[in-house]
Amino acid sequence: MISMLDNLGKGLSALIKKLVTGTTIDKASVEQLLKDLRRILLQADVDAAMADELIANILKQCLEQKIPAGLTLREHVLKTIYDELVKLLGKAPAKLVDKKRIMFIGLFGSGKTTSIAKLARYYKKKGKRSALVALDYHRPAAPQQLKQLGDQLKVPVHINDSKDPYACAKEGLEKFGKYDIIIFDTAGRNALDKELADELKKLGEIIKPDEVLLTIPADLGKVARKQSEEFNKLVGITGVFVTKMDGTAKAGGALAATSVTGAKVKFIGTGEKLEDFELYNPERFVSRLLGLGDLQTLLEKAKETDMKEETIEKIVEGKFTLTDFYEQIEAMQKMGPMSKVLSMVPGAGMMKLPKGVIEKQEQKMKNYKHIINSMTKEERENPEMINASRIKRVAKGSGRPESDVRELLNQYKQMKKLMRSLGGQAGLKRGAFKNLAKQFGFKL
Ligand SMILES: Nc1nc2c(ncn2[C@@H]2O[C@H](COP(=O)(O)OP(=O)(O)OP(=O)(O)O)[C@@H](O)[C@H]2O)c(=O)[nH]1
Ligand SMILES: [Mg+2]
Repeated sequence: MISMLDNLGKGLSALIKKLVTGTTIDKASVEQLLKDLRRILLQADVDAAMADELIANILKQCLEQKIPAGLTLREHVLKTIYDELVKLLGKAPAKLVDKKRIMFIGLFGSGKTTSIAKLARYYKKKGKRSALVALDYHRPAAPQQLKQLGDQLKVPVHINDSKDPYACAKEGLEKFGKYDIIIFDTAGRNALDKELADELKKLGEIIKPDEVLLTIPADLGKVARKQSEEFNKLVGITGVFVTKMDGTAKAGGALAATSVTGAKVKFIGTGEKLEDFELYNPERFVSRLLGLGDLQTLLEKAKETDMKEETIEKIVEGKFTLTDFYEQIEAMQKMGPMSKVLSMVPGAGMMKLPKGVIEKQEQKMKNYKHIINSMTKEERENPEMINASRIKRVAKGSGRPESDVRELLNQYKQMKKLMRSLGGQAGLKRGAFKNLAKQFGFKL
């Protein structure tokens, strides 16, 4: 079955293309773009009410909030779309779930048994001892399937010979009490009928799981919402395992499941093999969903603009102090290695830098921080007062030679001059960072 969700990735990437290549954007264009986004979400089988809520949030934020310095409106809209999607899907990559009893639930063929083996393999690599309990006595071959996977992983599997899932759950709890993790494989059905509902409810009461993972195939369409809601009522879902993400960028089902249950995506299955497993990572997941490769770059750029508005104002007014200088160095360091940072600066990729230059500059920045740290607050705010005797003291305090302190003060002075001369010019806010790089000897 080719789901309508097929359109999600394609549609979104067309929309993003619009965002990236369009020229000017005003309120009307934002609204138009969000109209497009709504259409894409609906085509992707996302529930209409949910799509509307998402759109309303994005619109509100795009129009009401100030665009962060350094981002264009287009980038701001894109970032906001990302943030809203992450709000639904979950933020942090799943930590190693230190849960003792994990129960997998999901419909027939959704990937429960395979995903259980993937998780057990993951735990094993982390040095955790896990054991599996076969509770699917609906499909005759199911316990044997789990057993085979367990054998492959050298992880014990408990099966009840009289095919009684309730007895089996109790036995498993007893038998594997000393293990770090016990994973329970429940039966699936074509639909969540009364029989399955009763079974899961009863099993939930026996197992008292610490974690209930719902497996949702990435291409599950509109039904995902209703299904997740029903499963959630029965046993209370704590996380979503999105399966079959390979070869598709669909995720409408996952969106619906997380939105309706509040449980977040924790794991991703990307193939039939046991190593085809990922911890959920919002950046990777959403960029896949949006069909956007360089989302990472954009997010880093957004972080880059974390520089305080206040600092920017000061720079523009020429009231730039060493405290601000320090903040800029910190902001740059937060962005990662300088080589990576520079690769984001237009044109910088073309630069031919002699070997070791970047490393040297990075070390210099570190030293500058030590030096500034050895100054008094007064000195940082009024660097002009730093005379020869103060230089001596600061050098001693920071463990750097006096020449380094002088060099820093010199850099600062030049930078201040440069910034003052550029002050008020359009583009300074975006260029401040670039200027800093330039000031440190990079010809951009
Ligand atoms: N391509 C791909 N196939 C997967 C993935 N996860 C599971 N499968 C396949 O999906 C099919 C069903 O997987 P199972 O793990 O048996 O699903 P289940 O939910 O346990 O099914 P029942 O026990 O019948 O309810 C198998 O052929 C798996 O190989 C995945 O991430 N990607
Ligand atoms: Mg199974």
